[in-house]
Amino acid sequence: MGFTQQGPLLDNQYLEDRLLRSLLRRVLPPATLAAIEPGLTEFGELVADWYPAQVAAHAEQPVHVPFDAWGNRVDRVELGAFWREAPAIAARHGLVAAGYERDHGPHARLHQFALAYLFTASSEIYSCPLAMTDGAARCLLDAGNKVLIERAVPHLTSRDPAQFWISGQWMTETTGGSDVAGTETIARPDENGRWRLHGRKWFTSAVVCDMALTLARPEGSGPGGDHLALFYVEPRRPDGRYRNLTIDRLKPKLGTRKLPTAEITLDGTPAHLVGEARHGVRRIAPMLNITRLWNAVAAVSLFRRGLALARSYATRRVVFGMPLLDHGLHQETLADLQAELEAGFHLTFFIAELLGRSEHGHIDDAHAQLLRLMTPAAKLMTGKQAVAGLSEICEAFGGAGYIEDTGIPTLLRDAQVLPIWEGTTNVLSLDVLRVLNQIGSLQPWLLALRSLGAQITAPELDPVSRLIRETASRAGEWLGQHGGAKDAAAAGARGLAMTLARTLALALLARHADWTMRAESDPRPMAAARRFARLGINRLVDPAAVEARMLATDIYA
Ligand code: MFK
Repeated sequence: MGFTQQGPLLDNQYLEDRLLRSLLRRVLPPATLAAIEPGLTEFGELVADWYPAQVAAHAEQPVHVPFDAWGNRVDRVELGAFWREAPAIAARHGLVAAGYERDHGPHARLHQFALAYLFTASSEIYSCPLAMTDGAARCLLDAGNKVLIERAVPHLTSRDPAQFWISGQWMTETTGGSDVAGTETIARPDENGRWRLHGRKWFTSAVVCDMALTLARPEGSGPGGDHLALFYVEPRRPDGRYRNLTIDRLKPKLGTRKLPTAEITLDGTPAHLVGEARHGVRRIAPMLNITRLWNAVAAVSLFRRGLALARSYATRRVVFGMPLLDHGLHQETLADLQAELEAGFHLTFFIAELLGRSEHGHIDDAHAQLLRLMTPAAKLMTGKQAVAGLSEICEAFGGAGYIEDTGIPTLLRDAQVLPIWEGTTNVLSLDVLRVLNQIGSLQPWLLALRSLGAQITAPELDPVSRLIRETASRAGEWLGQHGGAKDAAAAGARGLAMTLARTLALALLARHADWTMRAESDPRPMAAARRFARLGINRLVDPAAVEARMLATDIYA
């Protein structure tokens, strides 16, 4: 037998995570950190232990069993081994609950998303139903429907596996995933006055759930999104059979293959109105903001996992006479990825921090606006980073990165959904524009940059600070020039949103770098900040309608 290559190794995923650990040391009061660190350490060990079995089971997929042996419609979904265990794991470790517990006050969300970040890359994307569960709890609480809050929220936020519920979020129909206003599902009251839903939902990522939030048009209501209403559904009877709902098929997807995404038909499914019989999009929006943050957390989680594996591999792989990691060119490649990851990480966890502060009433108006503005921006930036980063990471393994049973292709395939679901990059860019129009200026973003700038004092970071100031001023000019012209602003929205995200991410990373230099004598975040600045933060484009139309259509007339 000739040479065989050693594969990459994973150690405790909390203990080896410099970014997460130093962020928590900076942000959390020492007593809070001391209280949560043993749990994070234990969880970091568990997620590393699960991963090899998940890679070994890479080809496993859920199976839809429509009928039993006697021809009865059963619509059973047979899940893989980890997915069967996952609800109990999620409950026990408080993956949703931790965000709602009061012990750590406004830091509850940081604690929860630290767990979610450790979990996602070893979860076979079970973080998707958890994101929706979290979003449903937030949405019900915000809607203030006492009956539904009492019925569902204690389950959604339970740490007891016997009590824990999973929620779906059924929005997408064949008419569109982005343009939800075209929803065709009709809600009709039955003879007892109970709402029943009739329609087809096209991307139901949690069909194996205890409840779901969904949109439907009360019969007789007008067209458009404002005439949709938000409904609460408990789709299954206690014996597990569906209530007037059939699973048409599970989708064959590029990635997230352990996740049983279904096409379903609602044929009189009983439902409850969450609020009034309209304003459904407005009502479900709190759920979207939560799942978008989970999405950003998932992006940095998968990206970090890929990088941890690539780094480990590069120490074990010898090429041209020395370990891959000792080659300057490979170091350049990994260093760029690390810089991107650190920026995305700090932006994501800043949003988690703001969310926790907002839910505990520790937030001023400017930061509340910043939270709303930067949630879609963080999602869109990190989703793109994860795809580009994991594509590069496949390459860092050479041919092995293209082979399924290394587990590396799964990371890339799973990451590819992150810029798509929960709002594509373009839809989220328009959401950023929507918020800017509501606020009327870049003020909350500028204030945040100013406040972070005041904390960046190390002279080595002067070029970084200068770049942030210059880019902030360019973004202001861009908005002044194009903001008033609806079409131009929309055409340039992606560039604007990406610029807002990358600039704030750099400022957050630089602020952290300043702290780690002073408090921990650790120069690595500073190196990451300087490198991220060199990779560029200004993504503004001059919308050139005529040229774009000509190239997009490829018609010259
Ligand atoms: C681990 C990863 C975790 C991820 C799990 C994901 C699994 C789930 C899979 C899915 O379900 S994917 C489907 C997700 N679908 C989307 O994300 C929808 C994408 N489309 C949009 O985001 C559109 O912007 C949206 C449908 C929300 C709005 O389009 P419209 O119909 O043009 O609505 P409009 O009139 O602009 O807004 C209606 C109201 O909602 C307005 O408020 P008012 O009624 O008071 O004027 C908006 O301000 C408000 N709104 C919209 N987005 C909001 C929001 N409010 C707060 N936050 C937001 N994000």
